[in-house]
Amino acid sequence: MSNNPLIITAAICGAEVTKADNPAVPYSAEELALEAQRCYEHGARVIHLHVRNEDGSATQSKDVFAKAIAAIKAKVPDVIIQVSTGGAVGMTVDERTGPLDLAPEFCTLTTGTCNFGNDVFENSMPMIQAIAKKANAAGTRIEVEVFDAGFVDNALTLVKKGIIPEPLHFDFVLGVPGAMTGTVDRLEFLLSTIPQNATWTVAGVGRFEMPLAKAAIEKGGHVRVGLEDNIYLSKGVLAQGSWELVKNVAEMAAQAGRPLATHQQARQILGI
Ligand code: KMH
Ligand code: ZN
Repeated sequence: MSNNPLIITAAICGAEVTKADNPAVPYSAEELALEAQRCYEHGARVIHLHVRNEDGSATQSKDVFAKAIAAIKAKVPDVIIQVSTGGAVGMTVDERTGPLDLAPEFCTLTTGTCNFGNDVFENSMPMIQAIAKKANAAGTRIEVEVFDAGFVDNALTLVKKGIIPEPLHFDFVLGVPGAMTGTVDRLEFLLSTIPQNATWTVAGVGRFEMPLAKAAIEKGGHVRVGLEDNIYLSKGVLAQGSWELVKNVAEMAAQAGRPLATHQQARQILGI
């Protein structure tokens, strides 16, 4: 059992899940900030951020991000905000990279294409490189999003080309219908493919969320949970918010003897 500090990321909003799925999904800057505050209070140190238009549709507008980030920082100045560059399926690179104009401290970068339910989440090599270059120019730390095994290989290729800086930090997003499933053996395989100096987080989708969180706590990795990935606290019971899922993980960590990272430790571990 590892006792290095655990970083919990809260994926509070996403681009796909709606208030019709779970009324606790935040849309407005004020709702996002309140949810971020609750997650921070329960132990999350990173907020994985998507934003919405007033009607709840997904947007990557720089201005909408700026408003949400200001509202979150006003309530929780120390939290690390990780902006999404994945956005929603079908968005162009220009749209997706809107929040990088704000020079955020942290962002995602998906390094491959996969099925995403009935859609395709497209990330060709030119698209990945364009997003990475914009993140580098903004001085933004990259988290590599891995939905399937080849995404690790693509990230390593981009390291060799000098396009993604090392050390790498991975987020294994497992259990998306159409991509890699969320069993612990899949996680173990992925861990066998990443460089020794890399750090990693796991985000299990749907019913895979808590079993993968438990595995990550035991294996010395980090954990992402939240309504973006899973709307249920337990079978058939909606989570009251992402904070309730964060609380669950914090309790699992306490039982396993893993301390939670402070915001300073989280920045140090992530190289921010
Ligand atoms: N909404 C998904 C299609 C990210 O945030 O970087 C992509 C996504 C990944 O959520
Ligand atoms: Zn996301």
